[in-house]
Amino acid sequence: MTSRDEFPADFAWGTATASYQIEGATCEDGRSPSIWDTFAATPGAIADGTTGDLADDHYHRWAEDVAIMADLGVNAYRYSLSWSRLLPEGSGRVNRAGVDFYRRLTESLLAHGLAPWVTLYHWDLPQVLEDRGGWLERDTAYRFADYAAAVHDALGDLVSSWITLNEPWCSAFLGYGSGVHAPGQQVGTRSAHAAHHLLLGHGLAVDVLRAADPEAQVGITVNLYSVEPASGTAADRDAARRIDGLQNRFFLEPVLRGAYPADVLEDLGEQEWFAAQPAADLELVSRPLDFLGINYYSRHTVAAPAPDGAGGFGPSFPGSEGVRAVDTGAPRTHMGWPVCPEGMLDVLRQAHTLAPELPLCITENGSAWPDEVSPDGAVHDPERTDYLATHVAACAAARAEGLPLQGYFAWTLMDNWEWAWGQSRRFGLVHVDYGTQARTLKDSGDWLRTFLRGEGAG
Ligand code: PNW
Repeated sequence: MTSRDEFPADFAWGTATASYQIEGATCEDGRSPSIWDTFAATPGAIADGTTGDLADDHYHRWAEDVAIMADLGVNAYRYSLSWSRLLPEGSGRVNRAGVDFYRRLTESLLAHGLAPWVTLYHWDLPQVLEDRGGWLERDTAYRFADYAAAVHDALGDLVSSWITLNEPWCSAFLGYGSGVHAPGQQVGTRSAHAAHHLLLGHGLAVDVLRAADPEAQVGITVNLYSVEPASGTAADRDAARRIDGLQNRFFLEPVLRGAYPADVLEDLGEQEWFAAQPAADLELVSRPLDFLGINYYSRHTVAAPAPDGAGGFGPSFPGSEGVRAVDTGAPRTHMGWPVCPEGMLDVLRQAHTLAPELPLCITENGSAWPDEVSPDGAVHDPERTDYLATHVAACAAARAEGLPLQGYFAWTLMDNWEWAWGQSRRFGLVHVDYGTQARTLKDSGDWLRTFLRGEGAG
């Protein structure tokens, strides 16, 4: 049984959310559309046909949501800002109403003893910038840097922890590769160019934030998977190399070491384009950071394709051809993602090996289950509670072996609009009834509250 005492007093314990998933109010107070408004309105794009127009109505209910977090006993909150709410034209003019909203929210967090961890970009690019080519265009990286400067002007006196990007892998490969995320493009291996422009934007934003505040704590969040070959055969080990390369190393190595992994560029057949980029780009991409944010959900067990070509790789993306996902029999969440707490240690070790001095933080970890409110009015979610408890135990194990883990943010505070799955997947510690917007703490949320109070939850 893990106890809070195993962690230092300044360990960040929080929940995480993202603007488009919770705010709603997409047409209010001068916000312009983002690529997710456009994508969600595209027939067939979202599993249940919903959009983020209302979501959790957090734009109006933020005070209640802050009170819920204060009651949970967390000391930090990770949330993202809507670029198109703050800069409706993508760059230039700042929308005062957007600034006011985030200032009210942030001041309330501080008043409740919750440290704000602000993510600048959690996937909702202003549509006006997508219309000019989005992340396939280098110019978008510079627009992102302008946005970072505007955000610092607006909130820099209240916020000291910044995350530039959330999961550039998803933005690039799901947004422009498989097309299952906004903007829903399928440009093949050119989606790797989007990844480079995202990372360039990250580096430019790091410089902007540091120039504005030398004390700022700046990081980036990547989504890492533990990757294991299904067997020791050379073919299966090569499949694991490819997936680890595309999923993990393609982001870790440029950011932490200043170079893209050559084998991945070769797998993608993109060596020439990358070689043609300005050499100074990688200096920006690898700017020193104060922490690395890691989102960890699951493990990929992979093999070379069966002789009959059967099986594919989940949400396939460029470079994943020739790899097959293998079912190990591990329990799976409502997303179909295998539950594997040990995998969290694998990804922490992998990052630590590349950057031994760098503090690490789990900026998302959680699981979806088909919850229901029971007749007693409670939401009993034993699977989520177990997932949470075993992953918090993995954090304790990570610290015990000396890994510099400094925080854990549960995904997510409350059920919300789960991207391509709409409202059909629930990750929250708090249940949301989308008809009434009633919030109900789930058993898993109660587990966290008890754990944080040091009352030794099991
Ligand atoms: C992350 N995949 O998304 C995001 O940061 C969250 O906004 C999201 O709600 C959460 O994880 C749960 O999905 C991902 O298909 C979405 O590999 C999809 C994938 C990975 C991460």
